[in-house]
Amino acid sequence: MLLTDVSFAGEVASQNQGHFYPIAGTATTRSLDGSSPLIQLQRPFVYFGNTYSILYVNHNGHLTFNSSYWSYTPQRFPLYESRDLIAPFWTDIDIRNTGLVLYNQYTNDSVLQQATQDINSYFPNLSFSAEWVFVATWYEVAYFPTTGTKATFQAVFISGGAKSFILFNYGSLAPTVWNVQAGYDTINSVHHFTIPGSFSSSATGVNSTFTLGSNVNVTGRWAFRVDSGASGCQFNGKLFCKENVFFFSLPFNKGCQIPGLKGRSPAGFLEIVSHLLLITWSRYV
Ligand SMILES: [Ca+2]
Repeated sequence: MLLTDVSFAGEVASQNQGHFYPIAGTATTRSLDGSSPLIQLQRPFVYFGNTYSILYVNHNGHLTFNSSYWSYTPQRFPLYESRDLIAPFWTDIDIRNTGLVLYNQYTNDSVLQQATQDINSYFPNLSFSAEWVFVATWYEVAYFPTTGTKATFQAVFISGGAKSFILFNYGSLAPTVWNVQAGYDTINSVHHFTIPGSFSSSATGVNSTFTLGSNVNVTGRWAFRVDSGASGCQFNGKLFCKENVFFFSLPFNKGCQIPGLKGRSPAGFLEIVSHLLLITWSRYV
């Protein structure tokens, strides 16, 4: 296998990663905290009201639009900064010796059919049709400092014009003592989301909540609508609350949590409804 700046032909055979989009494309240059070159997008991508035509895949587990971003120190969302940031797995990754960061975009491929089917399944009643898919894969990447550990995860950007979505796919994530932030943030943090387990010991390892959880009933996959059409707590395409809540998902225990109740056990749906009613009621008194 060539190691740097190669067009990586074909898919990497991998174990138990059936929910991944093709692990293929152009590999970035090996470096400690580097990024892809500027990637010109073949279709514009709408991200919470901003339309972008360029993108960077940053080695330390995140993607940014207007400029690359080197930061290897994850920070908790919301950041309230002037940067749109998509972070499938923000931590200190080191591909100087092992692992690959790959990216590819598709405009007329079976990948579009897959994306169309997936989005219509998770977000029904939108009659969505994918026109462009961008896939960034961190394939068996190591944590700093090149410990030989392996973590595999993916960010999939899907555009159908005005509507846009992001999927995160998680495979095997070697345990690490480093913190991990998974989710997305926006300029001034008007919208943000943190996958439960971020900044905890359950982010990685065999019990990773990223790999074992889901907000669309596909183990290891998290799906978000990221145009301005919807935000907040979503489950199976339904919007439960527009507040800055996050979705909590563990096997047999799914629901939304309300700010201020983060120390409590995950809410069941009856509890969610009661909290929503409480919030709604409190606004009118
Ligand atoms: Ca790094």
